[in-house]
Amino acid sequence: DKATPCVLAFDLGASSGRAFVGEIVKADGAGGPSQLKITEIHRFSNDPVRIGSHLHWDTLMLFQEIKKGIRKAFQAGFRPQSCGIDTWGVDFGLLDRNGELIGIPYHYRDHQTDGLVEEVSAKIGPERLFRESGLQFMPFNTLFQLYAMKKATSPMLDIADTLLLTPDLLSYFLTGEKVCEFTMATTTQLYDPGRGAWNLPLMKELGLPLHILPEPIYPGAVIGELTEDVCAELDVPPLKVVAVASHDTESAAAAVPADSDSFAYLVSGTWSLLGTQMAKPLLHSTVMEHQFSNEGGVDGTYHLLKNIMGLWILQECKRKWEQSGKSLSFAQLVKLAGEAEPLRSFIAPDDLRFMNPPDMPEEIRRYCVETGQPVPDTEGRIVRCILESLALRYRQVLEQAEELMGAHFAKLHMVGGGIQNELLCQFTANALGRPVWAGPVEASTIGNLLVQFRSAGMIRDMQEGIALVKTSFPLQVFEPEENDSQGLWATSYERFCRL
Ligand code: LFR
Repeated sequence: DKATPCVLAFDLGASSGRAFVGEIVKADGAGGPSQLKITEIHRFSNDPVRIGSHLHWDTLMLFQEIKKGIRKAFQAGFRPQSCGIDTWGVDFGLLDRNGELIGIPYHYRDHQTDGLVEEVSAKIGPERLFRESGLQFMPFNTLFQLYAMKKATSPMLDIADTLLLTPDLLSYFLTGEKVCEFTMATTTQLYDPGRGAWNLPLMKELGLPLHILPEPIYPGAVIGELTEDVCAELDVPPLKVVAVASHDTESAAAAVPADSDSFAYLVSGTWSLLGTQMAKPLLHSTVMEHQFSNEGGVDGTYHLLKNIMGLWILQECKRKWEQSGKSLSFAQLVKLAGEAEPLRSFIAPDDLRFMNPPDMPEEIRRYCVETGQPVPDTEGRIVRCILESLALRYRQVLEQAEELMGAHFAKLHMVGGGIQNELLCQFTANALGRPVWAGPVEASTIGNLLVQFRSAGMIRDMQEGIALVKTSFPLQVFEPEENDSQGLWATSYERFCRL
């Protein structure tokens, strides 16, 4: 029954965006257990735009697609109680004093921030920078983007009145309300989790404007309602816009079907985020040395996690091959990889050279030449090299996380679109020598929905939400294929660590 209570989630990733309606239904008529049902309403691709030397998001297109999603949900007969948006981290738009968008938001892979981690670290001191942000030094963090604009004496900074991170910017276009959602705030490197406040002293030292950041609000808060203009344009009734865990990674983490509060997870998509949940941030120097992040989650939790380059490397190879006239689907590529010889050559996925090179397959070959390994010379060999290297990297990062947490995790939960790549899940189980529990695929969407359900009073708390996830989305378990420490994966791991 489409008139049953439901909510609408927008989950925007770096390569595509989607809208899902979520409902809580009774499995077998009235008597059965409750289940979470998700219905895809709208899907669109998210293609960055290069203008001159800069790479931008097509922000207006994204807003347009969100409006389409809202209209389609109503047209399909759904009556959502609210909608909520989650996206990738760090990126933002600036508003002038009249509330108009200034310029075109930059894409986090824009090269304007190249070299700035080193420059800002030298100025501020890496220990302080880490202690006061708890964040891995990623060149694209909001701090470095603003600093790049400052160095370029961007007039946009001079007239900026408000900075809105991507989900907040899109919510602002819908509602006219300017907010900063907490989980996104913690991706900026401008938020000090120790003090629980924006790091204004640091911003001052870097010459950044101090008045542009709204005070954080928390997942579950109502941002506002669709403006009359939006309602009229879409011909829809008033609709609430709720702040979810608007950082996609944290929405995904909030949907992991774990058995206890202590679990390890990997959100697999364009990026791979490997992490674990904690009650408070971990800010000591070993965390900095291993370059982990403390990112804010739902209900004041923190997540110790690390950005790993992820399936981006594969996406870029696919794009490059397409350009040269060889169009292969992901399924075909994975099949070829499955047929290639195992554990032949590896890359270090997090080497910054793989962040945005002009020719990814060539970059991989060059890396193998430089490190004296057999050069992967076919699509199958390259894809195999990528997937095996990611899996080995996951082991390395999981072991570091365990060292930092003083914990041991018997299994790894994998969620997100990347788990549709079953070879990657199997390789991960093999590399870890531990089972991988894969699912759900749409974790970010589901985490987004759960926060809205709670806000609408459709569930009591997140635990009830997780229980729904467990009954509604079957998991696929991948067991390691070898069980001895002398196995090929174990010896390959040693080789990988020496790279
Ligand atoms: C994943 C993600 C990561 C963030 C990266 C860039 O989609 O949100 O958590 O570090 O994108 O913003």
